[in-house]
Amino acid sequence: MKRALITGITGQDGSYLAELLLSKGYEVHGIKRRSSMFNTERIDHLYQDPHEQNVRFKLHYGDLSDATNLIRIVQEVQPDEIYNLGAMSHVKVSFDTPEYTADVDGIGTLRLLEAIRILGLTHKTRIYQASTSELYGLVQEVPQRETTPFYPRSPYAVAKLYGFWITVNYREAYGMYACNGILFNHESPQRGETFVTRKITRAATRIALGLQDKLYLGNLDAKRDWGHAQDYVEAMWRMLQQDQPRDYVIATGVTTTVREFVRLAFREVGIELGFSGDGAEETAFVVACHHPDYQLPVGQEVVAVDAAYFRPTEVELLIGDPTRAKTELGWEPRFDLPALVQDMMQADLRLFRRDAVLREAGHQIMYHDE
Ligand code: NDP
Ligand code: GDR
Repeated sequence: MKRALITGITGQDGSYLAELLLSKGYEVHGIKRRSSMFNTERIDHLYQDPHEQNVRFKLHYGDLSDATNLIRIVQEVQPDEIYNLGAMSHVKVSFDTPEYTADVDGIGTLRLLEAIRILGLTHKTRIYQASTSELYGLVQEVPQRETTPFYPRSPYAVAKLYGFWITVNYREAYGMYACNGILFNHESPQRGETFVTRKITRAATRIALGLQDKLYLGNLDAKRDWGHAQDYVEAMWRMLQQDQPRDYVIATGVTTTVREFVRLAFREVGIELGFSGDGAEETAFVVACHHPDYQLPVGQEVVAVDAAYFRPTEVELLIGDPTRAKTELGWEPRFDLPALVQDMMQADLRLFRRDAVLREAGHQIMYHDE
């Protein structure tokens, strides 16, 4: 039985990857952070009572900022594969916490690589590093591929740049099986609530259900290559099953503006939007409602831009070329953008219908949007 260790197992990708590896018969170990509240909601359905026999899913307390803890866990687990998904992963927040982000996303990767080396596991343990399309930053070439020069535009991206190159260096210096997946944005019903897609699908469903009036967003012109996390964790696993380690771009090859994502999300609940104004003055309003359950007054303003969500330096355009992954890994995404939007909207509708019932019964419902 293969043994995998996942950092960031409580996050979006960690939860899908844990499911995938368990379905392939792996013993799965994950590192979770101590928190004042439970933070395992995304993986609670995978929990196995540690008192039972043949438990294949185990969690360890740890943190990427703590080298001795990482060494101890790697020693205990003796993993065949490590997936380093743990990170302070929010680009905008990285401008507020640049030093912490560098420590966890940059040096954290080094700590994990060093743990493998110190424990003499360089020829046993394969490692996947969660690199990112944010490395491309300011456009140098489109579509972006493995050979496109990097130009990071945030403390997050600069920290991930260190993570990328230290992974390459350990591969070359010590012959480790170490790969970077340069993943473009991927979303799902498990996506964190403060990333733009999930922020939009949560708000669009709540507005349709009459639980909220308006959604405030930042840059609507930004273009992203959005895929589904379920497809992308499959690519991570495939990267670690090859004869030779290599770095791969994982993307759909299609790019879409944030504005278009908004339009598609509201269309899922039968609401057609019109847009007016531009930049910080732009708004979106209801043009028509086609669904009998979701009726809003025509002309109601449902989206407005708030410049507080603009970033000091922005990444305007991302579009990836996944040819290497398709030819060498045999990887193909199954979800296109409409299917992704539908999956997220259906999940959020299920979630917020519960709130609608509670409100109907007199409960006070408050939402906190960032
Ligand atoms: P999430 O933000 O959903 O999850 C991040 C995970 O990292 C969480 O489990 C979080 O724990 C954990 N974490 C945060 N800080 C630390 C720390 N100091 N020590 C240990 N663990 C920590 O991210 P995603 O699942 O979306 O992304 C997974 C990885 O892939 C990240 O590294 C991200 O930067 C990268 N990436 C993501 C892309 C995307 O579009 N989703 C695209 C390209 C790269 P907790 O739950 O306690 O907060
Ligand atoms: P990103 O994702 O920065 O690409 O990083 P995010 O969803 O945060 O932003 C995408 C684009 O939307 C614009 N935007 C807004 N973003 C947020 N979060 N909130 C808003 O209100 C809003 N309005 C407009 C942003 O300016 C940006 O252009 C994600 C993370 O998962 C990273 O960890 C990962 O490495 C990259 O994707 C690939």
